[in-house]
Amino acid sequence: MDAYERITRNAAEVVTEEEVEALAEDPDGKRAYVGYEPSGVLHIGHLLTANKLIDLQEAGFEVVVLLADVHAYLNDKGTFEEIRETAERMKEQFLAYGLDEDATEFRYGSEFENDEDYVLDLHELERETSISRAERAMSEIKSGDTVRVSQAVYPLMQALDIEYLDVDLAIGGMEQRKVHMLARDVLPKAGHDAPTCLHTPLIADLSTGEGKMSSSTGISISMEDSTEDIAEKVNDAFCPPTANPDGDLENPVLQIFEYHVFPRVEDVVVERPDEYGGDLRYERYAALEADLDSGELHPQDAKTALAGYLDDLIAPGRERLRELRD
Ligand code: NAL
Repeated sequence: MDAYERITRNAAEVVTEEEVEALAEDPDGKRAYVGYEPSGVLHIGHLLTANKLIDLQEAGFEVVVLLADVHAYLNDKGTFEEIRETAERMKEQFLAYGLDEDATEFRYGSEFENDEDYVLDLHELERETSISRAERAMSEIKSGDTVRVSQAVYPLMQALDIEYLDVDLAIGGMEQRKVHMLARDVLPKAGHDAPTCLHTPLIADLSTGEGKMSSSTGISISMEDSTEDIAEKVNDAFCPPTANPDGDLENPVLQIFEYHVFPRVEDVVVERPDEYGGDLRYERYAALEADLDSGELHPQDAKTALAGYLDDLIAPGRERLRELRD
C-alpha cells in the first residue's frame, strides 16, 4: 500500500485531494492531529479517528492528540476539574488501544488557549465571522437546544488551534466538516494558512441501521463494555443479509468490519462448524461483503465473529480502565 492509499483509506472525504497528495509525497515528520472533547470512556466513534491516526503513524506522520478541555467546558460538558480528570483517563485508553507512544503528542487546549497572543488572534477571527456561520458550523457538535455565545466561540477556537498546533493535516469525523470548512475560509482572512482536512465516516445506529451511531442517543460500544455486553449489543444489531439495505439504511455490522476490524486485523476468520461449511477466511473487507451479499456468509455468523474481534480490540483499554479504578 503506498502512502497516499494508507493516508486516505476509509476516509469519507479529503479536502483537498491535491493537498493530501502533496503531503503523501513525503509524509515523514508531517504532523496530523485530532481533537477530542475529553470524556471518561472511549467509544467506537473515538476509535474510528484513532484508527486513522494509527494509519498516519504507519505512514510516517507525527500525531497530536488535542485533549480539548476548554472546548468541552464551552460545550457544557462539566466543570473544568471534571473535564481534566476525564482527559487523563482518555489518554491512557488511547495508548492502550494502540497509538504509538513515541509518535504521539498529547496536548491540553488550556496549555495555550489562554495566552495573550492566542486570545487576540481569536478576537480577530470573531470579527471576521458572522454569528449565523458559527452557529451552522456547530450544528452536529453542540450540546443542548439553545446556542450559547460559548458555542459560537468554539469553532473559531478549533480553527485557531489548527494554526497554533502547527499541523499539516486536520482529522475529524464527518460531524466536524462544517467547522473545518469555516476554518478554511476564516483563517486566511486573518493571515493564516487554510488547513488540509480528512474526515472519517459516521457509522449508522447499531440497532436500526439509520442515521449515525451516537453514544448520547443510541447504543454504542465503549471501552467499559464487558465481553458479554459486546456480544449482546452485536447480537441485537441490525444486519440484513446485504451491504445495501433499502432506502437510507446502512448495515452497521459491515461498517464496523470495514472501519474497525479490517484495518487492525490481518486475516479475518469467521468460525463455523464443519457441517455449516467450516471456517471462512478474509484478507480484504470486500470479500466478506460479497459473501454476505451472496448468502455464503450468514448474518449470525458475521455477528459472532464481529463480537469476538471487537472484544479483542477493546480489551487492553478495558483492562487499563480497571487498573486506574483499583
Ligand atoms: C476538536 C475538538 C475541539 C477542538 C479542536 C481543536 C483543534 C482540532 C480539533 C478539535 C473536539 C471536537 C468534538 N469538536 O466534537 O469532539
